[in-house]
Amino acid sequence: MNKSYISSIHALEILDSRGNPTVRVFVSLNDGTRVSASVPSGASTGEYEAVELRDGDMQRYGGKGVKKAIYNVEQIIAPALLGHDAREQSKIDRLLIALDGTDNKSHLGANAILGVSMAVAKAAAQSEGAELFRYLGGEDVRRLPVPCMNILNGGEHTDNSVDFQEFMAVPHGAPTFSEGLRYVAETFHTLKGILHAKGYATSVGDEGGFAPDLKSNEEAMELIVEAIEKSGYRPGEDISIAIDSAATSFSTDKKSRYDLKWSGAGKMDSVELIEMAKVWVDKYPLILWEDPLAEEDWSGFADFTKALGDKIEVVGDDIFVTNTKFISRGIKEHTANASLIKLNQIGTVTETVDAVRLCRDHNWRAFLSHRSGETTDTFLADFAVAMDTGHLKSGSASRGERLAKYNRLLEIEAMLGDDALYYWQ
Ligand code: 2PG
Ligand code: MG
Repeated sequence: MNKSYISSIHALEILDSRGNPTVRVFVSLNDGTRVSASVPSGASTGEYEAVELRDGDMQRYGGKGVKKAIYNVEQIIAPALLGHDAREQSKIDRLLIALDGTDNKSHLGANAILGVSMAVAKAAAQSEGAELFRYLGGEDVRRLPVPCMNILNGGEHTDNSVDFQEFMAVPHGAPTFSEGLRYVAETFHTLKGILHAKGYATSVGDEGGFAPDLKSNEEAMELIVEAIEKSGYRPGEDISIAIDSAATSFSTDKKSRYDLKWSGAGKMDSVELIEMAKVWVDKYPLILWEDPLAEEDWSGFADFTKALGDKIEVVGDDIFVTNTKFISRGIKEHTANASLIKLNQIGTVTETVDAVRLCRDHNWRAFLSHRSGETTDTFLADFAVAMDTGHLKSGSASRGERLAKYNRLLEIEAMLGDDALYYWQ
């Protein structure tokens, strides 16, 4: 009998970094391999994301329990997968998709399906005696991603007065991953001092970045530039800034009308947001802008890309939801020049790899991402190296679930030694 046969699959309801239930899946193989994988969960979710199955039982966790997903793993998925070779990832993922039978994984739940898909990949890697990044990416992969560190949080990830969800420090000018991580971790600490001196709160948001009540969105840019300089780095050369507006979260029609409600800046349309972005791109060391417009604002996105796509990376998150159907449309319509990539937006490892490939085949960049609700699972770190995407975001230099991924990348860098590469493009 083949040594990589799946011999058992179990699941457990655990808690994520926001204290909400999520799924952990345990997979065993007949050679004694035993692994687990845990599924993250978003807050600013796209309408067309694969469905996260929640129980809706208001007696437990306000309806957010995942007992149904656990049941689906153990009673429906496990019987169908036992005896299969864990190395046949795409075949197993196809089987999971067929078992679910819906377009958006709403029957079994993307949380149930992804947990199994990731655990199967980990089990196969362990059984082969391979590091996960090598198992998924091949013997040649050796590039570490630039860590886009979300040092200032706003939007739905906080209760503060900043509309844009994420302001990231991007150490693309560092010589190595570990140096890059140091650059932005130091900037994070410097920013804390600056905020403190100005009388702002230094408590953190869901992704570990500071969440002060600033006077305006633009003040975030000024403070970060100050923090970069005060840390001894050159804005735009050593460290640039990336923004995730998560604009769907402050759009009133998800299309072209926006209300910058948290800062009180008021109503704007797509054209005004694009004009504002043009000014910022001229004024600040911006390198990447994610979801500058809402998920249904395809024409606004295309206008944004036309105006700024040759200067910065324009990333679609809620609009593409890691789905090749939407990314293909985006490529045809010049909607952006990059896609965010989140495993749980689409629900299987294979489909996520397909989304990255589609981007690469069309000269788009793929920006790998965690979720705002995370666990200490480090799958994402290995996946980023395996996919050779050149950049990832995993939150700030605080909160263990964020650091777990960065720390795993440090381990991978050490393993690669002199072979490790680090560059932005
Ligand atoms: C995003 C993500 C991750 P969430 O919008 O890119 O930073 O947030 O997981 O809440 O969707
Ligand atoms: Mg986003």
